[in-house]
Amino acid sequence: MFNKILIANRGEIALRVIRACHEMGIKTVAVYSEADKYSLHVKFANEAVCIGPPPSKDSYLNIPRIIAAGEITGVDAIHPGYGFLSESAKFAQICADNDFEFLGSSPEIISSMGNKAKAKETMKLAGIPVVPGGEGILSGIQEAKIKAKEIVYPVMLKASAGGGGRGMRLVNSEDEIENAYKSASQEAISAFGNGDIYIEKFIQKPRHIEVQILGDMHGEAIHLGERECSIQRRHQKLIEESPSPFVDEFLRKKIGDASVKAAKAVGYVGVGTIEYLVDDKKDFYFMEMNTRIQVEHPVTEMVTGTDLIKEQIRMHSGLNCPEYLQGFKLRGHSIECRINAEDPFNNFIPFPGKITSFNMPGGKGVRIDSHAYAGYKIPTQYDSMIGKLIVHAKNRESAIIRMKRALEETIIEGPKTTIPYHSAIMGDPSFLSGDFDTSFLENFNFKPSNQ
Ligand code: MV4
Repeated sequence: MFNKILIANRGEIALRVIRACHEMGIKTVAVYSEADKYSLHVKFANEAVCIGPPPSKDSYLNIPRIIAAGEITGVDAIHPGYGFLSESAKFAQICADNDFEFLGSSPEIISSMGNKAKAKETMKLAGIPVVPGGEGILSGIQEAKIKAKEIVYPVMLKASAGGGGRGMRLVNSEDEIENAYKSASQEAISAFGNGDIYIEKFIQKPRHIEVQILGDMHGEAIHLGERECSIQRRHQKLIEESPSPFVDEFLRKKIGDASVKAAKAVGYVGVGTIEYLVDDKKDFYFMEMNTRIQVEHPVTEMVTGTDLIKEQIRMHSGLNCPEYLQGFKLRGHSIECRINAEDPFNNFIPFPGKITSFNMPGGKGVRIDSHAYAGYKIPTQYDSMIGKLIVHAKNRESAIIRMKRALEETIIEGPKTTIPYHSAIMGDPSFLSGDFDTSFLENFNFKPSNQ
């Protein structure tokens, strides 16, 4: 087992990893930028090293500084959290070259899953359902037209280097395809430096459902059920839950078995997520594999009774997939609301600044994962998430009631936050019925419940 771990991240996830390490008797090293000097991850780690000025590229993305911090403090592993360097094949390789265990994926898996067209081909070969359409990169507009006719419109053009919806275009008919191809490719070149495009059938009003997987170094892999992540705004998840109200036992077994197969096909080690599009007929299609711990991992922890960070660390230290999780039983229902310092009344513009008053909810079944506190100054340089409010209850209905209650108890003064928006969603009839898809927030008419 590891003696000391460096956390190459900030905010709530850095704190989350520190908590797991300390409970396991593992010492921790925080790294921080000049903007995060007063952050809780710096306070609670056993040691902390300043790695540079506020901009991410000079600090949390500064590989030489992070490696140097690991060498000075004598760590044996590096946890990248999510975002930043968590899916950098280059960083994973440099960690390995310097004899640090990278608590993420191997450079090979990161590269092959980062290439979306290649990831899709790999999964298709492994027998995982993928969205119908030609696999592989298109040679140009002519091939796009030919393929689109075969697939039948509407189709999607997607950037192979893409993600987060960038370089993605819906095409309804042949007269749109030339412009769509050019603009998708151009957008992909500016965003990722790679304009490769592939094509597939457009799935109408899909759900975003993902499966948590865990793999060991001995070829074993298990899944821990699904998360419903369809409540998104501009490809940013806002609310996640487990189990999905749309997934029955039959689908859970099919999508779970497919995910284990996917994990084994690539020899996956540690925690990962397979994302799917699920249509109204409950057919599911592989979308992406995320080779990191995810923001929304707590909802899975609550319903499976596990600690995914601890399991991740155990897998990387060579232990076997835990027996108690094989054939796990789901216990109750969990929902997570992301609390962002953004103004939901004004197009969700970020709202950095000082938190003057801060009261977090508590009581049975309430969990807060946050690095914020009264007096904390939210820096302008990073993402606007200041915490996650997670509830657990015996069923979905009780979990929603508990979330409403917890949101009412939450007081954050200073910045505007997404809290009133969450409260309004908790009262929405489609949300309550569980009958929603990825278009939910496009149609959601935000009327604050207390004004
Ligand atoms: C799709 C799709 C419909 N059909 N692919 C958006 C982000 C990217 N990772 C994949 N995305 C989509 N791919 C086909 N063939 C619809 C979306 C999509 C979406 C997916 C998941 C969650 C929210 C979404 C919002 C809009 C579009």
